[in-house]
Amino acid sequence: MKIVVLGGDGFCGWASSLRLSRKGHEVTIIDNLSRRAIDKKLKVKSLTPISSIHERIKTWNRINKKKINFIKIDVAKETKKLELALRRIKPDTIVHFAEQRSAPYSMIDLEKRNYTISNNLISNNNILFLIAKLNRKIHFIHLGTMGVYGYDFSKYLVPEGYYKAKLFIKKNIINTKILHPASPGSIYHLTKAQDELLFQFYSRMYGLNITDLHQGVVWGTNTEETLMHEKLCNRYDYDGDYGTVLNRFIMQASMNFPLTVHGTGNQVRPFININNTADCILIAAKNRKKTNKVKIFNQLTETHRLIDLAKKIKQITGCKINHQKNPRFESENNTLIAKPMGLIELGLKPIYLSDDLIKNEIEIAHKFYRRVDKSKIVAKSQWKI
Ligand code: NAD
Ligand code: USQ
Repeated sequence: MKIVVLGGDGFCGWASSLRLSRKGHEVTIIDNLSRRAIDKKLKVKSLTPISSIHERIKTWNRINKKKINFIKIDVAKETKKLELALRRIKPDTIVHFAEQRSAPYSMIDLEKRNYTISNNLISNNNILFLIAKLNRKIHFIHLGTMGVYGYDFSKYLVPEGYYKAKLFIKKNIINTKILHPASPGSIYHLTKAQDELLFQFYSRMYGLNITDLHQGVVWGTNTEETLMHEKLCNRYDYDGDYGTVLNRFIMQASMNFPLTVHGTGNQVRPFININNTADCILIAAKNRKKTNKVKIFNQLTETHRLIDLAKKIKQITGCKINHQKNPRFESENNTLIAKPMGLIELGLKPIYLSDDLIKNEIEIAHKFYRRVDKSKIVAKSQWKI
């Protein structure tokens, strides 16, 4: 298959691009390298040293039969360039990772809120419009988030996107199917909920073939493919804006920094390992059969209470746990009942968090702990205005 990976220079996109390429697909990465630019502005670096996109691609193409191409395009702004690229490549599938993906970053100030909204929504509208214009058979796979469901009221198993519903209108009852009510917890998560409406619109109006993967928090660093050469190493975000909780705890433990638990730590969140992210993209790409509505899969493998994760890591490393005043507005004692369903049916083999995997990740983090800027560890972005 010819596959365009938007945002293929990022954490999930790089690992997934290599997996798709290794499995024989013709991959073109499109990325505007905005994450690397944001790192510079925030004065942070990936914990792991990452090569430039050109070095990455050169290295992969040297050691693999299938070559990856790279084109620098801003998907939200350079519509003409994107159209020309899509006309030339004629992809069967477009996988879309190219969004501003940090909740804390999206809450820093009004400028970052607006950037997140415009970058994420306009990029989706551009791609969907171009697919409708150029070739409606293209399978569009979008990386969404479990966070669209919110974490306030999950007493029952979270469905994959839709609820069967009865609408009570005066004395009439209408049996229908509706999108799970959105309850986003940040401007970033809000854009993912708004993406869902764009997908419903383009699917209904133009019959587009859309899969939305509602992914949980991704942890881990490398995959079989990124381990093939040091220049293929994946990024590892540890800072207070882009670092996600489990990788942050692991990095903190590796250098004996007390684990930064927000509030009580009784928050429950969905998790998935980066290797399983790449697996899911491959599975979604293979299953391009069109249905008459947007396909939604919950892309997680397990859920954990944060304090349990912190205690597990403490048990392994002897590190300290530091409960910090929560910089976010969020429930600190939620329930979350969620599991992967459709993706398991399609063959996903879950990788579960184990002591051995944690130890392995701690080793990786420890190798690079000298690269850490301690002043960037604690999350500073506040939800309060
Ligand atoms: P990332 O920031 O590492 O990668 C995103 C990539 O997209 C970057 O390389 C960036 O330069 C590029 N990009 C952003 N805007 C662009 C634009 N307008 N044009 C072209 N390129 C652009 O993020 P990630 O962790 O790899 O996340 C990828 C996707 O997966 C995001 O949509 C995110 O919401 C989703 N997701 C991530 C996680 C996670 O834990 N990392 C969890 C759930 C969902
Ligand atoms: N948290 C801590 N300590 C930390 C960092 C975070 O206790 O040092 C807490 C947060 O307060 C929150 C939870 O951990 O309760 C998760 O935070 P996170 O930063 O790991 O994840 P989140 O902000 O939800 O965002 C990440 C990705 C995003 C993706 C989302 C999936 O950055 O792109 O969409 O995970 S989900 O959580 O399902 O919404």
